[in-house]
Amino acid sequence: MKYNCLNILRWTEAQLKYTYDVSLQEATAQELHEALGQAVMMAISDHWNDSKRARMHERKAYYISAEYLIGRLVYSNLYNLGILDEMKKLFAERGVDLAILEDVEDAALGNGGLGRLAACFLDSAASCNLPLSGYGLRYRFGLFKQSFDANGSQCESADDWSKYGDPWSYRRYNHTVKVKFPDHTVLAVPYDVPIIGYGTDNINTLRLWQCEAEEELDFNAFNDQDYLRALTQKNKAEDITRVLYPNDSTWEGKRLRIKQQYVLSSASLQDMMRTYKKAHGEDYSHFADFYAVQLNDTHPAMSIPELIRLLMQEGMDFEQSLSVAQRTFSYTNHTVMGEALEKWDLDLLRSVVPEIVDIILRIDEKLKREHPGLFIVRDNTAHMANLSVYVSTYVNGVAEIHSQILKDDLFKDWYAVYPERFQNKTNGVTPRRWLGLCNPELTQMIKYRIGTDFLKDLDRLSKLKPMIDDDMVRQFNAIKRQKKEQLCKVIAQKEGITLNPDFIFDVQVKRLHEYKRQLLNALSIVDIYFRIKDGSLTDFYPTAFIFGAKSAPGYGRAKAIIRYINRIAKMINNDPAVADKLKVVFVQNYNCSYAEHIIPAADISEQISPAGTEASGTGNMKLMLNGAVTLGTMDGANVEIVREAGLENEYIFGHTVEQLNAARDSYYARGIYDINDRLRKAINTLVDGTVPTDDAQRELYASLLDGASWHKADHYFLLLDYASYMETKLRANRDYADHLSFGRKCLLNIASGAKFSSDRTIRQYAREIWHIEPTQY
Ligand code: 26W
Repeated sequence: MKYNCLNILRWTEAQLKYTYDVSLQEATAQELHEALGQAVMMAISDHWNDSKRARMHERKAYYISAEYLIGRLVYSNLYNLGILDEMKKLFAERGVDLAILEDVEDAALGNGGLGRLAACFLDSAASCNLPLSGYGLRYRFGLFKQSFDANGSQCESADDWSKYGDPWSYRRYNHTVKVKFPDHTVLAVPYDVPIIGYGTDNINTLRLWQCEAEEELDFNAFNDQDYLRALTQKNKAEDITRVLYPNDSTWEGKRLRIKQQYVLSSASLQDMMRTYKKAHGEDYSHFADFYAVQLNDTHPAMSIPELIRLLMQEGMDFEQSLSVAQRTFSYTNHTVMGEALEKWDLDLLRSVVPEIVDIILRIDEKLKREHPGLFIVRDNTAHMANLSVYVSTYVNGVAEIHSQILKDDLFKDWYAVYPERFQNKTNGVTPRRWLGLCNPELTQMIKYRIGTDFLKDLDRLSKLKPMIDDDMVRQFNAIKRQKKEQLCKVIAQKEGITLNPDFIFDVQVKRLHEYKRQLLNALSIVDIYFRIKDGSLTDFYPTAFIFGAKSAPGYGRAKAIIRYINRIAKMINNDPAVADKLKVVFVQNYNCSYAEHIIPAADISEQISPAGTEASGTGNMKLMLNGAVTLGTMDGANVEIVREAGLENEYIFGHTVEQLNAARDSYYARGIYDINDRLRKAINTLVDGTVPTDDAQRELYASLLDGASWHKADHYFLLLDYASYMETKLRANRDYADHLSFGRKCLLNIASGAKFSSDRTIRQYAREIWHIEPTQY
């Protein structure tokens, strides 16, 4: 073994003594986490430094992202180092169960899919020895914590994730850079997080910027006893990285957000220019030969004008700077939802970053000279997606269908001019966290069958296919049952709800948004409930419906949907007439760590957005790899999941993109409501007092049947897809009764999951976009 676990244990004990004056046995979870983290950081430091040195003169790639949803690092770091089991054993011998670290907070510096993807990519790049570093922001408060009140409403509270410390980063004050705004200059202080590769010595870096003031204290104000003024500058600087914006898929033009984005962009590029200069000298005309920079959506798009500004400051002219920028950047789009596309009012932008506006205007002028039909600035508004397409080498979507929609629709005019820029990179997930770590039982079963460490090479999974027999299915079913028992314990403890592990576990976990159609799922559950009650559905296999989702705090309809689901859950769970058939639980504070419990226990994966709305989805991939079948539409990566695993092993329903496009104009939701009695009865529960109702529920009801000023009725086609959804859901339910044939479908999903490793995705980025090579030192 590469790492001496006994040493790490001894260092942990020493740290505990030294910092907290406690023994291993007396330490709290948080104290143990701090000390163990520091011991591991010490153990890896040589490899980390060697990895950096080895790359100094090589071509490298940088991922700039406003979000990294890294979750809890302690287990995954020990896992990737290959020492998790050994450390568990050593601690156990001393009477300490490492499971207490489950109390340690997640680092939720991201909202959902986009942030978690960034974290999976870093894991994969490190594991594949690819020279990729991450740049991001170190928010003092991550994504809010969620609980439900007696009404079933979402309540938010601050996520002070680092209040006990943060053993997984080093503050590197000597690499601090300054970022200027018209009214103040702030320090961006880097915190470096090691990204530990799996099955390799390689360790990459995630550098997170934290804003601080140049002057922590105005001493004159303090002496005048004006304590508030004494701290004004400090607070103003720290405000910038105080909190992660909790919006997902809706865009809000906020001053502070501009500041966040500019700090991220400016600090990261200043840092790159510093390392460039050190390795290659002051001739920046070769910058793009050594640095490839990926923009994770448009949140870091100010990097484009900022690089131009910095190059011009070094004496390069505008045209050449623009050309360097265009060869340096590539842009990934993560959504086609209009309301999520960033577009800044120029006056607002100018009041915060005036020089950036001047450069955007120059770029826009040049674009309009070359291509009069295209624009970045229109109606005094800068469209950041257009800027990102224009000044990029490549533009990519995140699943085949999504990349096609970018060419056909969102960027149609751009595709006509720059067809060679457009690519697809279907998302993936790291099989270490999402299989090895969260499902060691299944991982062990697979390892035993295919004989090698497939987590380094997920393509080997397909070797399972010809081996699937009844024995293997039975073994898989037993493991699934075990994972359900484990989840039941977690849910009993956290939610106070008892689930039966013999039930089907039907899971929908993702951010709450109208387009994700959690309401469609809820309506189908109410319908099933009524059918069981009136005796018209007799062969229903007992099912627990599990939801996990956070709503943006200001998103009224999403919050109304949460309340509705909690209320129907209460009604159903309290009705003894269905106790042996139905349970509904909406777990509180769904996050990475909760996902690691829920996903391995799922039988059915709900991926039910209307076709053409979900760019890719990545939860669908995690659930597939853990042997859940997909109950879903032909949307996002579901399309590719079906292609890999076979239609006969998934439950696909609903209209396709083409069918929706054809139906859109003449769609009349109320017509379906009027003729479908069961659906009508379910929808009516929003307003008829079956469960407690309120104005927001009535508004939701009206949004389905009458629409609102900004959308036609049933914008996301719940009613249109309802019949086919219900039919397919019930077919899956009936099929489950044959445990062997259902288990075989699950296993075929696992055996077909290779494509959805983020190792595959990141290698494609490396080869087809960044042009970087794996390096061994
Ligand atoms: C500016 C407000 C805002 C914040 C976040 C707008 C848009 C976003 C993201 C684009 C939302 C997001 O996370 N998109 C998701 O990205 C995943 C990774 O590519 C995809 O799998 C999901 O389908 C997509 O919704």
